[in-house]
Amino acid sequence: LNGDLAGSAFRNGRRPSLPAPSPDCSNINLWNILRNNIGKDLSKVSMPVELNEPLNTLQHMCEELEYTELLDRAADTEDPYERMAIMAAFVISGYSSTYYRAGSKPFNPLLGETYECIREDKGMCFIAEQVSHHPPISACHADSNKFTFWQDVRWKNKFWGKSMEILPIGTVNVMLPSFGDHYEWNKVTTCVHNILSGRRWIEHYGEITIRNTKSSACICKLTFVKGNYWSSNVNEVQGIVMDQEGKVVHRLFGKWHEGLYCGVPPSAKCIWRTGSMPTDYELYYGFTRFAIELNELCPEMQDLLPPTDARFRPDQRHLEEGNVEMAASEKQRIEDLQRTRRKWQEENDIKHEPRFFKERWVTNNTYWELRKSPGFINMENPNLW
Ligand code: PIF
Repeated sequence: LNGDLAGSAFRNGRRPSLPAPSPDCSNINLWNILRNNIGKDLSKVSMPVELNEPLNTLQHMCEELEYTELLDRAADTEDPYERMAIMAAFVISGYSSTYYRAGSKPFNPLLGETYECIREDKGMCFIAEQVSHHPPISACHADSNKFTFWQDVRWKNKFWGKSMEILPIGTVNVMLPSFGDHYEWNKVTTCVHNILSGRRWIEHYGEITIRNTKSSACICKLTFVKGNYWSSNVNEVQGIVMDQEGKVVHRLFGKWHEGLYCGVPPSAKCIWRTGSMPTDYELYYGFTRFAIELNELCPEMQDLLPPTDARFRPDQRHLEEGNVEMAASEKQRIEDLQRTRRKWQEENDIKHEPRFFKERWVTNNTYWELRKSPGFINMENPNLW
């Protein structure tokens, strides 16, 4: 792993809290915005910065890696059925941080914006890049000694009046070199309820199939149960691990915001449980500790990161610091710069090429090499803001 990368092990502590609480956005009339854009693709509408949280969709993909210890465990588990059950827990854990997050949306990264995250404690290096603007597509890749993780994320929005559905397109991948496994799965639909009034809340529903493309020994099916008003099955997930003949080897059940169990109650075994939330999380965008740490910019890293890294994006930083007016004017300025770049490219018949990903959004393996030598500070970089 990139353990020798400068800047990967310079501290013993990460920040325990955000610099400022989320601003009051009760003055934002979402209905006015949505009403004026009925039938329009909402990803083409510029939203007020007050709707945002100080993280972008690239950092959101990194959040799905909060529980990589599950991948480490899977990589050390001989039994393929048990390994699949742990993979299922990892897949579900990727949704857990969304529980307290219905209040805001992530920043939409600029085309070419990047994000890196080195977690020496997890033995993991993550990079992501916004590879398309319309439609918004984010690609990411994470390396560790025990696993490789990659995915690209693209959304379709459906606005239903009271709620909004986010339909993800794309495949998530994990490779475990210790067993030569390559797991693939899809994502479920996310629904934000009470988009216009009342308390907003998030639900995930649909089916996920986890396959190991390198072995047909087993398959896992997960159902994120759609709740209804009368039932207590909010956030419930049920699943089965099946062998080649379709025989059920393991039964899984739990809640995506709490944890996952394997077996039948009362003798079921807990595979995974969510961590505790930080103090006053309600005031701070509902962020977990892991989320709080994602946008931290420490001086040691300033010269190592490419200037396209989300940590340098000024509107997001202003919002994080509670400076909403500056955030709003910077968001507009930066979006205009992007429009100018796009127009110039169109006029000159230039097609945008991602910098760190190639066709169908897999890594081109250049990021960490360039970071080491010559170093981004010694290179020409896109000027996004
Ligand atoms: C701007 O993005 P916003 C628009 O894309 C705008 O069209 C573009 O101008 P251009 C600007 O450059 C962009 O900055 C709009 C849209 C973006 C996402 C994907 O940030 C994440 O202003 C969605 O936002 C996840 O947002 C939602 O898409 C999770 O960021 C809840 O469609 C949406 C989201 C709908 C918001 C609902 C509010 C829920 C709280 O001229 O280049 O086209």
